[in-house]
Amino acid sequence: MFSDPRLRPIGEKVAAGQRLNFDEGVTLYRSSDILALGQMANLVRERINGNQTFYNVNRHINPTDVCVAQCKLCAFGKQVRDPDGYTMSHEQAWEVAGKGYTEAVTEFHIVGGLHPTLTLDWYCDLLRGLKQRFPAVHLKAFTMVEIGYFSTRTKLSIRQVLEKLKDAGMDSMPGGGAEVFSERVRRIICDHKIDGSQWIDTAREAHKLGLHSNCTMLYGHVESEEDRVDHLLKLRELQDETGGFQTFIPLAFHPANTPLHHVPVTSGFDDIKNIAISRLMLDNIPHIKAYWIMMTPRMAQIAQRFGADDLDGTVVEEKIYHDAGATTSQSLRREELTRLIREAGREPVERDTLYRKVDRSQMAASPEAAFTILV
Ligand code: V47
Repeated sequence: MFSDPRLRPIGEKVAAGQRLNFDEGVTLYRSSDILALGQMANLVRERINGNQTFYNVNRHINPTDVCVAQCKLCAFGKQVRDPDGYTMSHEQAWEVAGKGYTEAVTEFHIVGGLHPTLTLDWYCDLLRGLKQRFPAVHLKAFTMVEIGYFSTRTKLSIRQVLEKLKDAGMDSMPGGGAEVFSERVRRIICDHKIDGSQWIDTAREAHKLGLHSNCTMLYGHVESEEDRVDHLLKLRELQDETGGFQTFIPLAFHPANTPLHHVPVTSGFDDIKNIAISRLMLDNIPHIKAYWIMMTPRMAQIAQRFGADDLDGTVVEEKIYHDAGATTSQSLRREELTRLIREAGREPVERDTLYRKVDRSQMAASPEAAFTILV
């Protein structure tokens, strides 16, 4: 089964359910035996999630693209005085939220730039207004980076900021902003952002408050294979401590329209390897997401046989990847997502943000009862 003999002892550990170490992670990245990687990752994937592939019906809302950070990795953030920048009013954000509601959205995914003048109260009011208008919709809001910035601006502790946002309706947090924790890499791609240990500390505080979050790794820029493994192990360590991560999402760097536009785009091979290796290294994180916007629906479909058990959602309107040259559509309907899953021989399961099954059986009879969460 293994054409790369270095993978044999790793395969034995995986079969025995043993944890892989740093050197083994690097060996996995150095191997081009993609079928062996996939076979091992698929074993773990099916052990944890059986034949199910999850998806959700969600909508992204990016209230502002104005950002003081100006990270080299990003094509989304605009300088304060950039005439192309935008900041929604509360009313505009609530209206945007309502535009996705026809598909009975269960989640709003809310992230934005680090805006220099919007106050924490403004964000709390944004969430309160959403909860008031869409009480059944889960608010997955703000990256650890945004929380760090709110804390700096308000001089409140991370915990106090999280408590205020939770009180205003924040239900959980997305996984963005982690990039790669290596200091060397962060100095190049995102030198004004919180550092790796601050990202981890913020996630720890959120988990301690009972907020679940996701986690990510941005790969395919200036990081080494060692940097990738180090990043995965830091996430695994925090997960051992808190159990608060639900999903890991490997994010391929899209260089177009960024100051790093000379960096080549990632290959399909590397995208699939990152899915498989993250499934193998992160033995304590229940889900691995093949984010179709980033991978393309074609590759996300294949990823379901290489370790991934989640395709993310309908999304409706996406800016961060499309500003950076993504050529995928901005939206997939529920039927398209389920077809991608069925064709891969998997069982589609609509989930809410917390991976509880969503029951749509009453939807046709009574549109106002669009979904029920099965606990
Ligand atoms: O934090 C920014 C990355 C992230 C680029 O938690 C870029 O369910 C590639 O985190 N090329 C935002 N990547 C997206 C994100 C996410 C997406 C879907 C689901 C979830 C979840 C989280 O995108 C940023 C950054 O790491 N990013 N610019 C770029 N040019």
